[in-house]
Parts: sequence; C-alpha cells; structure tokens
Amino acid sequence: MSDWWSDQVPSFVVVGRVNAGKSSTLATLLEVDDDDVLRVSATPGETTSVQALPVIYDDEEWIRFFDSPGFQQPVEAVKVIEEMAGDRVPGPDEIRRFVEECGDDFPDEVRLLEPVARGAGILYVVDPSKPVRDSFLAEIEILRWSGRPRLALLNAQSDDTTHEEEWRERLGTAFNLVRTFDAHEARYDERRRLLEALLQIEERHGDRIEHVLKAMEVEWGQRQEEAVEALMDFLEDSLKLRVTDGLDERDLGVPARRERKESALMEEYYDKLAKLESKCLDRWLKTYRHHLLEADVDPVNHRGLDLATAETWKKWGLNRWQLTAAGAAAGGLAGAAFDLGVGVHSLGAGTVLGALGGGTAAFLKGGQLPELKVKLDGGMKWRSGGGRTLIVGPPASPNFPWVLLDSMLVRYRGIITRAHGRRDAAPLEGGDDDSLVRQFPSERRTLLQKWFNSCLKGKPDRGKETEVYAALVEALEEVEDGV
Ligand SMILES: Nc1nc2c(ncn2[C@@H]2O[C@H](COP(=O)(O)OP(=O)(O)OP(=O)(O)O)[C@@H](O)[C@H]2O)c(=O)[nH]1
Ligand SMILES: [Mg+2]
Repeated sequence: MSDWWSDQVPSFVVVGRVNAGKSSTLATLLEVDDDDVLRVSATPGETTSVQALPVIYDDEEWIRFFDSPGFQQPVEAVKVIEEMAGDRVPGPDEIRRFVEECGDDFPDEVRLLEPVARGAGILYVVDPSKPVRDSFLAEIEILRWSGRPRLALLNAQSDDTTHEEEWRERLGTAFNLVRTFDAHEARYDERRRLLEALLQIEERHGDRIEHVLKAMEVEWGQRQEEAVEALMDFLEDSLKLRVTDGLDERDLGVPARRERKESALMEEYYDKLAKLESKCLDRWLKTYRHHLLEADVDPVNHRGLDLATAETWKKWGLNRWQLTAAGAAAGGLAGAAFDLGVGVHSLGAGTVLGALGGGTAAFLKGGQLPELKVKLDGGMKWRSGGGRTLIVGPPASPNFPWVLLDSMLVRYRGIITRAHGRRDAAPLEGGDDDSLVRQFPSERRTLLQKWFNSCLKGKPDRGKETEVYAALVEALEEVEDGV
C-alpha cells in the first residue's frame, strides 16, 4: 500500500452508509461488472477495505477513485472528533488526528477517512428512500469538517423517494453539489455528467478530469464504430447465408428422403443464422464491456431472434406500405411490382419456393418456422452424374432483412441501457419493444433496401457501404438518444 496515494492524480473516495450503493455507483461509473474487481452485494458490509480504482487511458492514470467500507459508527466518531477540537469547531486537523489515533476503535471510519485526510475529494452516496436519521447527520458533519471538495449523490434503491427533499435540504448546506445518480439505470450521459460535476468541485485538477471526459467521448465514438461494423458484418453474412446439400437420384425419387434432407438443411440454416446473431451480440457485449449479459440465442428453444412466432413478424420490420415504398424505390417500379407480388421471386428465376415437399416447415419441436427459399441448382436440367444440389436460403418474406435489423437494434438498446453496477446475470432478450426501423426516414429505408437486395443476391454492393455505414451510425445514435 506504499503507493496507494499520489498527489499528482486527482482522487475521490466514495463514502456513505453500509449498503448505500457505494460500490454499485463506482461500478456503473467506471463500467466494472465484474465482482472480482469490484464487489457489489446485498449483504451489508461487503466492502471491507479501501480499494483504489484507477482510471487509465493510454497507460496513464488520470483519476483515482477509492471504494470504501462505509460508516459504521458515525455518531460515536463525531463525539471523539468534537472532544479533540475542544471549544473550537472541528476541522481538517481533527480529521487527520482521528485517522492517526483512532484506528483501533473506528476501523471503518479511519479507513474511509484516510484518503480524505490526504486530500481526496468526496462522493457521498445516500439512499433518498431512507429518512435522514441522526447517524446520517453525523456522517454529513464529519465530511463537512474535512473541508475537502464534496459531492452528494442521491442513489435511490427503490422508487420511493419520499425523503428526497429532506435530504437535499440537509445536504445542500454541507456539500458543494448535490446530484442524483441511479447506479442501476445510469447510462453514458449520466456518467459523463457525474464526471463533469467532479470537475466543478475539484478545479485544482481540472485539466486531468477534462482529459478523461475527452477520452471517454473519443472512446464512445470508437465503440459506436465497432458496433456498426459488427452489425454490417452480421447483416451481410445473414442475408447471404445459404446452406446446401447434394441430392442423388434416390433422394429425388423418394419424397420422404428428400424431405428429410430438406428438414436437415433448414435446421442447419437456422443454426447458422443463430451463430451469426450470437457473434454480433458477443462483439457488442465486448465493445461495451459487459460480461454478465448473455447473448441468449438458441433457435430450438425460440430464444434470441424468434422467427418462428407470428408476433416477431408483426412487431418488427417495416409495415406493408413502407415495404412497398422501399422495394419500389430500391428496384425501380417493375422490380417493385415483381417483389411485391411474391417476395420469393427476388432471388431470380429458378427459385422454387417449397417445391420440394410441403410439410417441412414445422420441424423444431413443432414450432412453425417461416418458409425458407428452397431451390435446386441447374434449373430443370439434370446435372451430369445425375446429382442435384439442394439450396436452402433465407425466409421468403421480403421483410426478413428488416426484422433482422430491428431485432438487433432492440438488443443494442438492451446493451447500452444496462448499468454495469447491476449484478444479476441477465439474458439479452429481444423484448417487447416496438419496431425501430419503422421510424427510419424513407431515404434511409430505400438505401438499406438496395443494399439488402445486393446482399440477398450474394453480391453485396461495396459502393454503397460508406453510405450504409453512415446510415447505421445514425440508427444506433437514435437508439441511444431515444431511451
Ligand atoms: N434497485 C437498486 N438497487 C441498488 C442500487 N444501488 C445499489 N443497489 C443494491 O444495493 C445493494 C448494496 O449495493 P453495494 O453497491 O454493494 O453497496 P455498498 O454501499 O458498496 O455496500 P457495502 O460495501 O457493503 O458497504 C446491492 O444489492 C445493490 O444491487 C440502485 O440504484 N437501485
Ligand atoms: Mg461496497
């Protein structure tokens, strides 16, 4: 612990009552969802020592936070400190003396006040659903005596904020600033605002805090870029996805054999699609530093993008009118009419939807899956050697790309709204959220439709990628702003 303190690095210690949400606040602010790094728990007294959490960018530590065990005997501590001051009002000198002399009787108070005595700023976390009792007033008093820059954070652990005004009144005179910070809900903007508040109370190290704010902004931009890249890869790979198998003459002659092969291919198709989905979600989770959220994707159990339910097709994707408009604008009128009549033809001549067998759509635990495009290679002619190739492709609905995109945007929202201070291991579900693509401006829908069409044909239009990239950046930004 010899280098636990540095005069060069602005430091802030998070203090408050046991179980007030101190560790959760830091975990959310610093994006730590790992209990091995920062322990968060419903068991009071979980944090037992002061723990340094450095904020590092480019191998340099810019700010240091300390998590602390929290006050245990503030009322008694007040008495001891007042005695030390005698007739005077206690101040920083008495706090320093208390830290030096009272470690045996007040281990927790001394631990948390140690950085304060050295010059750390204070983040005082309180739960405004609790009434302001004497013991809290004692904590406030001690922190005021320290003379250090101090920010009070109201972190409500329930919807009940009956005592918020009372808290604000008490804190207002003793703290430089009072802010709310919900450790379970705060997102990027709130995290930024908290750092900006630190800048306000601790001007001495303003340049270093500003550097962190700037670095955070740059990093956020980079994450968004990574996220769009992953999304584009996913869309392209999914729309291009086809699975194939060889059919010999017997397969062609015996319907049951053909159907078996077709079923197996369909299963393989959905399996591969699910893997692409997981890959994108895992990339996002990594980008946004989440370890507890899981990309829970499993087509057999209808998890993740559940194409098997009519509900999915109803709530996501474009509405019929928008689909018509996008198709028309993307393909010219003739193409649109063609696409509209039956989406299946967009793959070109030779596509024979469901021509092989009919009952193969329902094969996963009786789940009704959307019809996939099924075709045989080589038109109607036999290939030399007698074999044919069975090709199973994307769902026939022209809304497929839009449903895919919607399902991903909804889960993107799930990721960026998840606070790192939460410790429940949650699956990343599609949720009941409404369509986001339906809110897109029509030019964006047209542009994406064109690009989707090229991907569906297996020839992604590279010339459109820059525009598509920009359009998807906008889409993700809207997801971020809209929640
Ligand atoms: N609903 C809700 N629960 C919260 C919030 N903040 C903290 N909690 C919960 O409150 C409990 C205590 O949170 P911690 O962050 O461990 O509290 P602490 O102040 O560090 O506790 P000790 O280290 O034991 O003093 C945990 O179960 C948290 O999940 C919040 O904003 N909302
Ligand atoms: Mg703690």
